[in-house]
Amino acid sequence: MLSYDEYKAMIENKLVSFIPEVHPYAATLRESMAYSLEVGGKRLRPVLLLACCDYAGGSIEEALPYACALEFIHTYSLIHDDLPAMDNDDLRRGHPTNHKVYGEGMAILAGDGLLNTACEIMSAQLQSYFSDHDKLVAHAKAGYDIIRSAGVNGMIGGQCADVENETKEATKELVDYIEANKTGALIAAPVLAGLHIAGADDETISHFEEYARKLGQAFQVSDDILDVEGDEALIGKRIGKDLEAGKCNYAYVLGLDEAKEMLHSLTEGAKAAVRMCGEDTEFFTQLADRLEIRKA
Ligand code: GRG
Repeated sequence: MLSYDEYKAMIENKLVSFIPEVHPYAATLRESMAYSLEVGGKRLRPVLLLACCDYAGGSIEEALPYACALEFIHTYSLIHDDLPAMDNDDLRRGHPTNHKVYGEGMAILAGDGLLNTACEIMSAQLQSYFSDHDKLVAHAKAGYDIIRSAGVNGMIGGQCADVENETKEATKELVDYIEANKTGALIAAPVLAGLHIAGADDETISHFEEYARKLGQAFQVSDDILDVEGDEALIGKRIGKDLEAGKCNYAYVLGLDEAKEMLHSLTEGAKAAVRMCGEDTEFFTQLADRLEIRKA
């Protein structure tokens, strides 16, 4: 297996090349899509996809389009989340948000363009496997994992509950729903998609599913903790927004100490789940440890 930074470099080398050429009248749209893709980010989701595919013996080259499509979807969600009608943020990934640079109308279109392009990238891949039934099935599953996780029973559903969150009673049940869907779904999807592309067996998939579910939840708990006590300069966006907006998150419903305990127990649970696949899983256990202590 490669290192996190090696997978990340592979993604960053290809990412923008997946934006289609456009008519000169649509040049600003293309530029605004590229702007948000290129301003940085950890690339956690696509790295997970490549690493899972690689771990299960699949081809990184075949997995790359799905990894990039997923980063397109994640980036669209950040652009739309930053809009005045949602979180109204001026800064993302340490740079002005898309609508601050290109205006609200163009930012909405950039998000739409990224989501649609992600679907185009994945359907184009399917066309390459029409004559290979097993690969066609594996790739269709991977595309479905990704697009379903971003949908109304995944990220968009979670975002819906989050938008209404300020007006609802703060309960752990509500936070569990929001965070499992708004954030967790898009972290679990690459794990499944990478394993499906590699044709992994059911037992491996089930241990990794448990790993991904716990890792996704841990990621969100750490995001909630960072929103209270993180460093804005390192995170690259304004902190304290949830509390200011009256939104409940884990740090709010549980308190910081209990949220930290939850983060630790989820991290240990994720590591235990993936270790069920064997001792060659350090990439994934180290990633869980790294996310537990992340500052950005
Ligand atoms: C607009 C449909 C729609 C959904 C938005 C992404 C999202 C859903 C909301 C963002 C709000 C937020 C801060 C959620 C916490 C988890 C999260 C998605 C953090 C950002 O992801 P990172 O830390 O970002 O992986 P980078 O910049 O590293 O890619």
